[in-house]
Amino acid sequence: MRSGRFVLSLQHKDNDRLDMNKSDSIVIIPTYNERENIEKITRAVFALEKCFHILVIDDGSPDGTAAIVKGLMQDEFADRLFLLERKGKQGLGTAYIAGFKWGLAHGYDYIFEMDADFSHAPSDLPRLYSACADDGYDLAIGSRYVSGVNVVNWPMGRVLMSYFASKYVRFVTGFQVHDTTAGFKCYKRRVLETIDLDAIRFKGYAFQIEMKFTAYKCGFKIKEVPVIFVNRVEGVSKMNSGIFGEAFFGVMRLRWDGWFRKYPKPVDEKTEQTLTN
Ligand SMILES: Nc1nc2c(ncn2[C@@H]2O[C@H](COP(=O)(O)OP(=O)(O)O)[C@@H](O)[C@H]2O)c(=O)[nH]1
Ligand SMILES: [Mg+2]
Repeated sequence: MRSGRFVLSLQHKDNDRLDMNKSDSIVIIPTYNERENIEKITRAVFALEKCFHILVIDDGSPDGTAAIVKGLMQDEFADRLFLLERKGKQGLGTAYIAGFKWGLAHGYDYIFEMDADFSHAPSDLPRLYSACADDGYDLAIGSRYVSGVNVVNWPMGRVLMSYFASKYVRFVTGFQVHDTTAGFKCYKRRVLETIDLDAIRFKGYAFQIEMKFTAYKCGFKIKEVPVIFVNRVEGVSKMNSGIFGEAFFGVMRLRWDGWFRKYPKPVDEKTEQTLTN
């Protein structure tokens, strides 16, 4: 009888702990060779007052990034850190699509995109969350260019390219978002339920533009939340000229789509699920 009560109270404690680590939010972090950053960024997210879950999408990083994640899952964060491993580097866009589908299937209401390299400050996650959860926006964008240019330590060439890329996108598409290539975002689940994820074409920066443009064409409410973007201190950038070329021509393709494609209307917010895991 006594030992029965003991087991019961232990189970109770365990459930409390699991409850404490429940979340309506999943932060998707794509990684390719982020050994120096992945543990620190994971800890920084889990140190926030609000509980966020993390899904790492690793493309078979030769530097062993996935093994570090597995170690953290085993040791400390089994109930809030998750890992999707893919074979070989397949690009940011398809990594996020895989992550979006995983996030929807697991019942999360708010699905975030964030880089592993601290260019996106984990401490900005609550502001992106609040824009969607409290202020009623469907998509919140961590934006560098709401007023001026909030980029620290990027080589001038990259700052100019990124800034004018956003101007170029606005000019070609008529889409009034300042930071169109930003990859720091919070989506309400209904945005990702509405957009046909299998019809998203692009993989690099163009992917980021395409997701925002499609959300806008579907009629979702978008908020730019000002953030400061800091160049990575550790590891190396995976940006290359192919990604740039895709974005340059991809934007014209999006303009074309914008004229001729039929975009789905937002799904009813009432279909939103409340988190179960
Ligand atoms: N899974 C996956 N992650 C990627 C790939 N390319 C880049 N990343 C990750 O995407 C994020 C942004 O990439 P980064 O190289 O920092 O791009 P930059 O900030 O534009 O220089 C980082 O967390 C990278 O590790 C890829 O092909 N697959
Ligand atoms: Mg980066």
